[in-house]
Amino acid sequence: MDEFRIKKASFFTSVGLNGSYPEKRPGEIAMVGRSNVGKSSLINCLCRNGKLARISAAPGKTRLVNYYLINDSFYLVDLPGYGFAQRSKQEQQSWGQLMEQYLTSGRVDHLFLLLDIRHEPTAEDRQMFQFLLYYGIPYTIIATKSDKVSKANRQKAANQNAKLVGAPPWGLPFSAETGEGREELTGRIGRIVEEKQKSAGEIEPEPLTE
Ligand SMILES: Nc1nc2c(ncn2[C@@H]2O[C@H](COP(=O)(O)OP(=O)(O)OP(=O)(O)O)[C@@H](O)[C@H]2O)c(=O)[nH]1
Ligand SMILES: [Mg+2]
Repeated sequence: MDEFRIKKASFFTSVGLNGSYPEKRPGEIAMVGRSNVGKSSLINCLCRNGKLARISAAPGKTRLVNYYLINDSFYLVDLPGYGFAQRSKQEQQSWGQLMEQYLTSGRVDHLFLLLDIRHEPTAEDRQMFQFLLYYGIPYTIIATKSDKVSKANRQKAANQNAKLVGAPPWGLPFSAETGEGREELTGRIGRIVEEKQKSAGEIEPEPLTE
């Protein structure tokens, strides 16, 4: 297979609580993690489009399950973050229900669990990891904002955070600022999607004319 590339990315739809989801496409990959950890920035970086997913220095920017259609073939999904203290009780509750509806729907094929490379995982991070283990959802641990720690410490810090969240001690250092980890993650996405499309009995996707 040729090297996988993200050639085309566009916003597809947003889904709220009790909303209806788009028809399933094999290879659905979603971003989970604390508010402000860099989920939306990661999608923009992968797609080389700073304006695709809305990002903000203030946590709590992403409120819905946002679908991005990649290469006319599969979805990357941006989820609202957890651990956002300023949210009202009611907002927290509907966030929890929305996440549960999404994560237990059986549609997600792979989760990217994002952890800030500078901070120890929180109780909520560990809970999220237990949740995805419980549901048997395949995952990749990504240590975001790697530009914020020295190069010499990056891999160690990423591995340490994976270990602290309860996973085997390996995490991928990633920076949406510098693009560190981007190529590796893109390759990983290509493999996940290819495998899922094959097992869904699909023929090779139509070649793109661009
Ligand atoms: N230095 C640095 N800053 C980053 C990086 N990724 C994201 N940020 C910054 O972190 C802040 C939050 O980024 P978002 O992508 O909006 O975070 P999010 O996880 O989508 O947040 P919610 O939507 O609130 O859950 C923004 O100010 C980004 O510019 C990175 O790799 N390096
Ligand atoms: Mg976001």
